[in-house]
Amino acid sequence: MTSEDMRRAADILDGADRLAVLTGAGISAESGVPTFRGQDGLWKQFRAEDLATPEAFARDPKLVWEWYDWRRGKIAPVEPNPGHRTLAKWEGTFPSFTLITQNVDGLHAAAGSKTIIELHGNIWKMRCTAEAAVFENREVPLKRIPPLCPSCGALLRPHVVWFGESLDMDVLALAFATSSSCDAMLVVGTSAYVQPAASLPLRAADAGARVIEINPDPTPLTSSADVSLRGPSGEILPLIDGLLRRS
Ligand code: BJW
Repeated sequence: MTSEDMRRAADILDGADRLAVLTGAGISAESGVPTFRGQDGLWKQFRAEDLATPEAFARDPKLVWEWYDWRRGKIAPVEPNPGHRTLAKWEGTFPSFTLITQNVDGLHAAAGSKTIIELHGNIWKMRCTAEAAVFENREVPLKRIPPLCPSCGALLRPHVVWFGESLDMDVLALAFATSSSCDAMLVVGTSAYVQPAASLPLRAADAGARVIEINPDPTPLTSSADVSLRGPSGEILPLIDGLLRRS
């Protein structure tokens, strides 16, 4: 990454009236939340098929809940980092700013972002398997595993999107519409492997938006990005903020 790349990224952002941002697990890495596919990623330690599919939950809800309880325990004490905070600040500085995240950790909200499109749900919410009612729950550790619905007694499940499940249709429609109508899309800390999230920047590029990627490593998106900034987002985002004329 050169200072010229940083300047180009800042110029793109200064020229954008409608900015969309797509984040992934990498933006929370500097807060201490494990990513999925990195060297110490969750999918190196655990099999997604055993823990993050509807079939796994049907087979062994207690095992799946124990894993989510463990992850909630890891996320609960962590703080948002300067990357999250810069994006929260930008919500107030761009004429139109939309934050789309694949993350379930709630750190964007903790940093002060108000409007967040959560593509894959939220680890601090639970959903009744019988009535589909959604409850916020921040108990760490959980008193009862698996937890039961307070209104009907049925099994609760994490309010997240597992492999093989469809994303919420309204949430997805909003993410697609935002991607098709933005002037610039900033893609931060995602391996860009998981669909349909990974298709959003390509949709934005097809519709004429400039695409900026921030990631220490190249991804399948890199060749389609106008600017690739290699490094940790907790450092790069505040640096870009310092270069913006609109800040
Ligand atoms: C830094 C950094 C720093 C590090 N700063 N950066 C073939 C068979 C079956 C299914 C499919 C198939 N082909 C496609 C599919 C569909 C499937 C899919 O995409 N699979 C691929 C893996 C191949 N998708 C789905 O199933 C989705 N549903 C769907 O498509 O419905 C229709 C359908 C149904 C049935 C069949 C087919 C289609 C649902 C996807 C749900 C994903 N769920 C998870 C778990 C969420 C809940 C939980 O957390 O427990 O979402 S999996 C996991 O991956 C999580 C993440 O949101 C998601 C994306 O990961 P992300 O954020 O990119 O993280 P990493 O770890 O991959 O990358 C981190 C990046 O950060 C790296 O690049 C680092 O370099 C970088 N980084 N430090 C900046 N400091």
